Amino acid sequence: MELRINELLTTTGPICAALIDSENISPKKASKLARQAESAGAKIILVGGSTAIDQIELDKVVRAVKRDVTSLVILFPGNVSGISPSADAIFFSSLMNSDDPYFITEAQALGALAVRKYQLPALPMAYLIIGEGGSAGFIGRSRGIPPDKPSLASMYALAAQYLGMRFLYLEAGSGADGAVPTRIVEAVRNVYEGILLVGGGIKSAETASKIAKAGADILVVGNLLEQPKFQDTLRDISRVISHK
Ligand code: 1GP
Repeated sequence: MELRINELLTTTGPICAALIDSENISPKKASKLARQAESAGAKIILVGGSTAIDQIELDKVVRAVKRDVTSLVILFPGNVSGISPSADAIFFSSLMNSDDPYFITEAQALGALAVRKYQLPALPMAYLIIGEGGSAGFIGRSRGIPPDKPSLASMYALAAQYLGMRFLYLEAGSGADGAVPTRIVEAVRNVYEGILLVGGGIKSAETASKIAKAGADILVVGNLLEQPKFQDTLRDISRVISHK
């Protein structure tokens, strides 16, 4: 699984992942969106969301998406309810800058046996909220890293590296007005050697290009998929971030 992601990154450079919030979408609509995103250049489909609590619906969405795309379908859980046996893998994440141990290790402990039972490849991920973080910041009781303090972000990133987390997600929050500042992405890239994901507020090729140049490997878009002609923008994003 990680090999496939690494191969993709080596061949094309930074890639785009499309995030589908399983809570607010029918399986049929989700699979259509995933197909459209894939044909516009998304290489990974993420399914999850910080308020996704309906595990039955989640599984239906994952199965529908899996049927219709060849991209990797990876779970992006916000809680123990974010686990489905039908996905290719799960981002097994710890919200490192939460004030609540539940989101750092407890939900992970509660969910671990299900991940093993379903034989889901678990991709260890440090999840860091930058700024307020929208719903993820609120639900996850995060103490957001101030967007003007890159040094704080790099401290956490280095800690993630030393803890063996092979993925790191810098999250500005879904629907954020501004994406994660490039200074933060650069500071993290300087110290972190694993796969770096950046998401929240990415709506244009211009922003995406800056974030990719700053060192992101995977750019996550969610809200963009709700816009009428999102495929054009997504195609532009995929083109400008790729080294190919
Ligand atoms: C949310 O970072 C993702 O977890 C995506 O954010 O919806 O703003 O693209 P957007």
